[in-house]
Amino acid sequence: MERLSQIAEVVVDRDTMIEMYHRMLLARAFEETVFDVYRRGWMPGLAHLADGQEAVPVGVCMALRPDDTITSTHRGHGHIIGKGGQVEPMMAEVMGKATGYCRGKGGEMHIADVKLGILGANGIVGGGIGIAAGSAFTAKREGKGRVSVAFFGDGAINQGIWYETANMAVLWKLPLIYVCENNQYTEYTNYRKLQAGEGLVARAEAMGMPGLEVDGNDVLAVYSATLEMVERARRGEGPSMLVCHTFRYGGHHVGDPGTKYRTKEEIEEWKAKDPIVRFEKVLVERGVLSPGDIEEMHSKVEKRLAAAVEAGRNAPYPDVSEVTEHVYA
Ligand SMILES: Cc1ncc(C[n+]2csc(CCOP(=O)(O)OP(=O)(O)O)c2C)c(N)n1
Ligand SMILES: [Mg+2]
Repeated sequence: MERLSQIAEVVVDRDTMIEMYHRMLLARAFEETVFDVYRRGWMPGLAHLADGQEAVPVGVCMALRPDDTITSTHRGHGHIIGKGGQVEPMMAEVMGKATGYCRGKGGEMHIADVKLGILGANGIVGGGIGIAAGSAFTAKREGKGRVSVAFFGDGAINQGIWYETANMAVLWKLPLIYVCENNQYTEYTNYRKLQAGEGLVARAEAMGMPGLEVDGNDVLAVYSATLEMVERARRGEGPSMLVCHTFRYGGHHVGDPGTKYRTKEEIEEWKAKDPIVRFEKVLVERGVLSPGDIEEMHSKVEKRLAAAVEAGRNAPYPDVSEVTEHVYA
């Protein structure tokens, strides 16, 4: 079995590092703001937040071209921001407003922007994997070197669709990168109780594709590993799988405190490995940003999110006359 080299960190230019950091800050602030919006009763339904996991979507998406595609999950806000989505129409969508990405008809779990290559978040666990495989098939037929990324969780890998697509993707050498966000839990159960076998890299290899595990709280490690997989896919060498170990700080959704099935110590242990704080240290050490620059960026992002909430609150709901438009049923 071909093995991918263990992550040699690539040299990343200053502007790319700053953009990575900016997107991670936006992703964190978006989740914190949505939690607040939920508690105030300004949005319908629930939200699945991913604060703590920001290095994965940002590290992966920053290694992509604008015309590459991604599919997301029920915990997908970071994927959208990572791929260049804007927080204003995202927030409006969360609130069900007509100015949202899907005119308020998708809600927080179904945000899409095909122009940015974001083929949709998905409430069906594993649902995005099939769509990503289809997109990879299209990309291969087009022959322009585009790749497709499927984000999914540690729970979703146990769904049949992963095996069905992996089989085809390997046989047809599809430019597909499987990105497993192992946030340690599938709803309220630790992934170790749900996964048979010797781990996910072994599963990928059993299907005939290379796999690699990385520290999912290290954005540069995620970025470097993704670049290697993307280049391989663009060369026509087929799919691969990246397994990123990370952690969600909150519960499964906003209604779950996340403390009944996880210990305080476990949560604190992961918070000590916070992906944003760690990246800030790197940025300061390498002279990319000063502590003052960091403070300024935090404050700009906070102001932008506050304005997005205000705009969302003031935006209209979609008119009842368009209830049958933009929907399948
Ligand atoms: C097909 C399907 N089965 C079950 C559910 C209910 N459900 C929603 S999220 C979830 C757990 C998913 O865990 P994981 O893939 O690890 O993603 P995470 O929530 O940790 O991001 C389940 C079982 C669903 N939405 N879709
Ligand atoms: Mg999980």
